[in-house]
Amino acid sequence: MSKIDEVKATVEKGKAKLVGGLVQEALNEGNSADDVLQAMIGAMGVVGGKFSTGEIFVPEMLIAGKTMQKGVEVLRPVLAGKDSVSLGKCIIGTVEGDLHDIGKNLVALMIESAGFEVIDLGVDVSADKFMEAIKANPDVKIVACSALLTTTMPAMKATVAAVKDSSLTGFKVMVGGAPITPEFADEIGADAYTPDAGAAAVKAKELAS
Ligand code: B1M
Repeated sequence: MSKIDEVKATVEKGKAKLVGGLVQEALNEGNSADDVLQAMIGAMGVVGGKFSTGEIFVPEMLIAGKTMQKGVEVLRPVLAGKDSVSLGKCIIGTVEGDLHDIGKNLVALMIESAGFEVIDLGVDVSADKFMEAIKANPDVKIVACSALLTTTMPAMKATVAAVKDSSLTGFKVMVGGAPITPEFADEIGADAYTPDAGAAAVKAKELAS
């Protein structure tokens, strides 16, 4: 089994204590950080599939999530080849009712690496909390909302509506997350949709320039 396959299997099994060492070994063998990351994202897909079929339950899903986060910590310095130019502030959060933050954290990491100062509001962020953060940071350039549940897509819609219907200006709103589509982003009036963290960083730079 290749080191990358070992990383993937370790995330799937939720072996949090082993993952850091294996990720480092995979990097030492010359694998790119992106390939290791994609393997871990693939593992979470397998975990999600097993949850859907009732093979595993929430605790196992939670442990796999924690394992992936530990793996990402080892990749962080490699992924964050920080751009020294300051492109301004980005406020990011997972919308109200949604506790998923692994993808949101990756988006935050990549946007920070692209040269933004990231203000991470965390998970379960209400439209009001997004508004308060924007008011407290009137120079914000990007507001980024993540959602992982179909049931929290309405909260994303409410957040974008609150922000867009306010008198606050000077920033663009980006959305993303597994259930979000370009059509949904258009429908709710977001300025941009991107499918993954890398694309989000590229789009944020484009929107802020
Ligand atoms: Co949950 N969960 N979960 N979960 N979970 C999913 C999302 C699910 C698809 C699993 C399944 O059924 N197959 C399903 C949602 C079904 C649906 O809505 N249609 C689901 C469910 C049902 C639930 C609960 C309701 C389960 C329950 O309690 N019965 C519950 C909800 C809790 C809540 O939020 N209120 C729940 C809970 C959890 C845990 C807490 C146990 C844990 C989260 C831990 C954590 O985040 N700290 C968890 C996990 C781990 C998952 C899966 C297995 C993995 C998610 C993940 O981290 N993926 C997930 C199944 C899956 O995704 N296949 C699942 C890896 C991550 C890198 O990908 O977050 O998609 P992702 O991010 C991507 C892109 O989406 C994008 O970039 C990232 C890649 O570069 N992206 C953006 C994300 N945000 C973006 C923002 C952008 C741009 C791109 O611009 C702003």
